Formats: sequence, C-alpha cells, structure tokens
Amino acid sequence: MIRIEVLTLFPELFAGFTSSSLIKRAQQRALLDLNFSNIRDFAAPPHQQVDDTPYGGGAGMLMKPEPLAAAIENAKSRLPTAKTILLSPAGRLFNQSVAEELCPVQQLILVCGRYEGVDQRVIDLLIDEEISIGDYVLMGGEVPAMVVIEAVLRLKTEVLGNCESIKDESFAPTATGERLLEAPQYTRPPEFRGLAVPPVLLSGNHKEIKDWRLAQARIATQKKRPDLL
Ligand code: 4G4
Repeated sequence: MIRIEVLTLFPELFAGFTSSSLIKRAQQRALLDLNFSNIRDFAAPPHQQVDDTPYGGGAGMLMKPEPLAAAIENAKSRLPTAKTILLSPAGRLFNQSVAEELCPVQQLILVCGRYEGVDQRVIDLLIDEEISIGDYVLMGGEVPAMVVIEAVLRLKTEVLGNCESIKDESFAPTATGERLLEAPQYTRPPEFRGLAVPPVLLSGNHKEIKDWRLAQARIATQKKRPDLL
C-alpha cells in the first residue's frame, strides 16, 4: 500500500484522474490511499491569500511561504515517513528509472506549485526532492503530479506485481541491458487497408517471433530515438 498526499490549490483538477480505472482499481485492491489537501485551507482568514509579489521585483506572483509550509507540515504529520516532492521545471528529469525508484516508497507527499513558483525557503526547509516531467513550463504542478502517480502506480499494479517492470516493454531493460523502444505491434484483422500483419507474428514460432521483435525494436530505436542506443 502506497499512501500519497497531493497538495494543490486546484484539487478539482484531479476529479477525472481519480475516477480513472487505474486509480479506482488500485484503491479497491488497497494498493493505494490517495488524498488531496487544498493549500488555501491553510491560509489565514479573512482573505486566505496564498500568493505574494517577489522581493527584488519581476513578473507575476509567488506562492507565499506560510500557507504552503503549513499544508506540507500537516501532510507530514499524517505521513511521517513520507518523501516530499515538489513538481518543478527545475527538478530532476522524471523517467522510467525514477518511477521504479519511487515505486517501493510507502508514503509520498506531492507538492503542486502555481503562479511563477515557490518561495525558496519552503523548498530548503521542507522539500526532499524536486522532480520535473520534462523541459517545458506549465501553469502548475498538477499535471506532473498525475504523471508521477500514474507511472508509479502502473508499476505497482503490473501483472508481475510489486514494482516489477515488464521485461519487453518500452524503456524496460532487455536481457542484453539495452533500453529499446517497442517493436511494432498488431492485432486483428490480419489485413487492414491493404497492409498485412508481418507473417512471422502469425507463424506460432515463438523463438522466431522473439528474435524478430528484438531486431525490430533495435530498428525502431535507431530510427526514432538513437539517443537511447
Ligand atoms: C514550481 C516552480 C512542473 C512549480 C515553478 C511544474 C513544469 C513542471 C511550477 C513553477 C510547472 C515540469 C510556474 C514555473 C509550476 N511546470 N516540467 N509549473 N512554474 O515538471
């Protein structure tokens, strides 16, 4: 069971995500306990302000430290062994290896920033690691948090079980230690708009199919992602 607490100013953005089958199934199987806190609930009345202008000037607003720190500390009190992650364009790049690294963690606190960013002192005091899902800037960390949750949970719920990656899939290590894209895949019908399924896949010869898939995976990787080789 992994316990995940998401801290956000926009919990409603997760409504569709939490009703998706992957999340629902994981909760039903007691593999996941997913909760949300609205950072605004930790801001002082009457205005419940969560943003403020940056010292030194500059465009936009920052998340002010007090409500964010209070929200993180509240989550930590309920998840005392949690790893606390800020989704940020300045973070370590997320990939399948990072997902595998997070998979065995029992408690996660995912902090979603908004505006132009977060007061550095909150990061220094309360964040264990910053993670980025890619080199682009978004309005907030909510979509990155969903990406991290889905990638980690998918590993937990694989048929192989706990945090085991399927050997043949994209970016999973092969027997030879290569990280390859998937070979092309086909389902019925055997011919579609004049294009036939490669006959080897219909041959029933498992050794030949395995060799073909490895060769095709190398070709696909060379063509589409030569940086992986
Ligand atoms: C923290 C600091 C993550 C969070 C600054 C978050 C892209 C990613 C944010 C910001 C994000 C990513 C508003 C710049 C929220 N953007 N690549 N935005 N910004 O994972």
